[in-house]
Amino acid sequence: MNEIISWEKTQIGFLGKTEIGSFQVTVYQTGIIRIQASRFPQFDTNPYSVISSPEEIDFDLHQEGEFLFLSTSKIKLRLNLSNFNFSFFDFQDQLLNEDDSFGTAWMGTEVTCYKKVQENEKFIGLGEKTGNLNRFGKAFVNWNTDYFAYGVEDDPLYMSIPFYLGIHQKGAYGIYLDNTHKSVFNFGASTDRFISFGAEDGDLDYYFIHEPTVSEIISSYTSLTGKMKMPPKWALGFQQCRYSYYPDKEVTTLAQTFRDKNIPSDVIYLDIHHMEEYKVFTFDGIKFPDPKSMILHLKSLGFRVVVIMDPGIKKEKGYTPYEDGVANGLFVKYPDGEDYIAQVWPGWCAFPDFTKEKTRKWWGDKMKFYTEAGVDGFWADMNEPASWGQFTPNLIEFDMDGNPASHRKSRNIYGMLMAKSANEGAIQQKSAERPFVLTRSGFAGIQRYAAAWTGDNQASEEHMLLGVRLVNSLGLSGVPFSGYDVGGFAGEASKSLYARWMSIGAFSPFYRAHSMINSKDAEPWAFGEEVEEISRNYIKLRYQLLPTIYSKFHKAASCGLPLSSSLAIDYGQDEKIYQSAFQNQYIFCDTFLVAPTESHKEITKVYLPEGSWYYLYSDEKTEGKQTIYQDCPLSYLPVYVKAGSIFSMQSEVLYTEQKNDGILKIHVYAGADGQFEHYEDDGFSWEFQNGKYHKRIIELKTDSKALIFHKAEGDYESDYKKVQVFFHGFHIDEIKLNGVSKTLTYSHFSFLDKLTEFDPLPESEHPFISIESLPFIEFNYTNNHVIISVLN
Ligand code: NBV
Repeated sequence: MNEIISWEKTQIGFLGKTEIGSFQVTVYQTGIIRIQASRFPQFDTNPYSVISSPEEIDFDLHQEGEFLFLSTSKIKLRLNLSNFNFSFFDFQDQLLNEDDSFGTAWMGTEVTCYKKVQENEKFIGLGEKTGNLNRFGKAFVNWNTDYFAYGVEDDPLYMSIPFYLGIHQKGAYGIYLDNTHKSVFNFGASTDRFISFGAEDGDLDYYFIHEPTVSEIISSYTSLTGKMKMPPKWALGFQQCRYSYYPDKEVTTLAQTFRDKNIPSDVIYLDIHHMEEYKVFTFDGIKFPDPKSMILHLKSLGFRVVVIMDPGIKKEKGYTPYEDGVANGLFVKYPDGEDYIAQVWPGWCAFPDFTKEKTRKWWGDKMKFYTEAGVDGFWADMNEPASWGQFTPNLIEFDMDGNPASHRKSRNIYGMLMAKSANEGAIQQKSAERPFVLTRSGFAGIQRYAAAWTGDNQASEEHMLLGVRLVNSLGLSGVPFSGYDVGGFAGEASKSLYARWMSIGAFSPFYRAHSMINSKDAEPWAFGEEVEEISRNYIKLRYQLLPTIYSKFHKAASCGLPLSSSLAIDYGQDEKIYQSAFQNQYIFCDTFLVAPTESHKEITKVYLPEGSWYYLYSDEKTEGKQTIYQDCPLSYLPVYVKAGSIFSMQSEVLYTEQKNDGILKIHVYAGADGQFEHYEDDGFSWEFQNGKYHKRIIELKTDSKALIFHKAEGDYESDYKKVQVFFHGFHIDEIKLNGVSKTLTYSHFSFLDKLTEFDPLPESEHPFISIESLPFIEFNYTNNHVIISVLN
């Protein structure tokens, strides 16, 4: 029992004492209530994840018998004063979530909150976690772990985000546990009584979030933990990595091959072999004698270079970063003040204490070494932190910005603070440009500093599908910019696996192929002509879709919602979407329903939720809320466009900064109302924050049979001189542009090129799918309001 002994109202909620310690309830926003419970009079802090403060909000608080009621316009909370049990209701008194009678309980330092399961409740989110979309029946641990070639059910992995959502018939809610200690979320593993979440130490400190929709709950979660910043456009292009490309000649040949083979790409990575004896902030003088010239040459071909940075600093006399760190007390220490030393790639290493402002700044200064050589992006690896033995002693100490704490509290936040340091360092070195940082480890809020990738996956069909689920789950947890190693890091992909993975990757926010040392070549041309053509087709499609992808990145940066959206976001009440056959399906950029399918399948089952859907390649229309059987030859990944969708495309380009032909292609799909916000800016600077952007809403109104280009906003001159509007699924008799009749042109159209007929492959093995006769009109692009009336 944990009875409440006393309580008092505060300006932002109420607080009091229980038999065990103290508690505090804070009205954070109308839809967010924070619950804190501690064994001590003072509350524990985590200054790193939640970056917003409570808003001033009117709320009602009153006692009725043994219950205390607090209500805002969105949430009603009931606290049982006799046992410290909370229940949460929506404003119509529908029960959303309630404690099991165990409520909040401690066992030693370990705190756990027990919750009842509502009828047919689904649990989603929790960031980078393996397993099913619906997490019910499984328990998960948050403890950032370097896990080479993890299995598809293994846990924990590299990144922890203790945020999940519950969805049931009466509504949805989110719970974010703000505690960096090792935590456990048990969604009903080995018990039929409750689900629970808790941490090995520290307070029970959680935010209960309720909004009418799942997307608003996610957006609200990012109002606490922050939003992704707009990345440079080049980071949205295709990226090629390998552990490792060297020497310099191999890197330049790689870049040239992409260009010779007409395969669009933007980024080449330098993995750990770029360094001398794996020492960060060095180049290997033999493998890379003149990195500056090499990078200059790559830039002339339109490539950007990203370098890996591992935290471990080699313990070596005369190595400046090590000597700097020792002299200035920048490393993680044992309690007696001695530097903590463990083995990683360079041998025995010290570890920069990224939980210290001084260290973060120092690291950022050091990054000058790379930016001076022309490097544009940074890849933070091994930042769990990893070391040989994989068992960091718990007694080592971290500064935690002036509130020293042991490894138990600091580990989960370490990787995120390295990413923060890299992000701020990149900005410091090139203040006029948006930074690009990729990280393996992180915690809640990581989206503010870096894109994430899902570490050392394996080249298997299961991993290809798991990667999609991991990215979708990261998206549910506030991280829109993430991806997986396309082709698989460990092991060798088969031809078909590689081709299918490249196709799915084209519909992933972060699109990078990567593979392990000593594995066979794994570039798009390494698997024969057919795979090369399929890969080229999908990479080209990605580049043609960049106007849409860029616009949606802009949207994600402002609302915190994912680019790869699990169907649970918009169709969470539909039981079907949780079934194992369909749980990997997702909506990319609010437009494309992607059904990731194993590469060896010739036909697959796809579930189309509510609405009408067009098969991307042929425009064949199917009504939703049904399962269909879809042919899925290797060259065609099942993708559907929802009726009412509007998206934009451009001509083929070889890299994101290459000039297109100046024609913006707008695709509109009949059957429902729709809206698209087209967004442009210079793609690399911060000038968009000073109004240098070009933005306009394009709207499809079925009632008035009109497609409206609303007046453009912003000071950036659009990259386009002309517009072509393609009408999918419309039966058009007459079309008018601002009241004036226009002639429609009909053309044969395909989103993908026809594959070459390689002898002896029969044509039936790689069909060509296209749209016979697609109507479009062309007109000059202006910033003014344009109304296109479609009469039928
Ligand atoms: O730096 C080498 C690799 C890297 O390629 C990979 O992407 C990381 O996840 N790194 C791990 C260290 C060793 C992997 C066996």
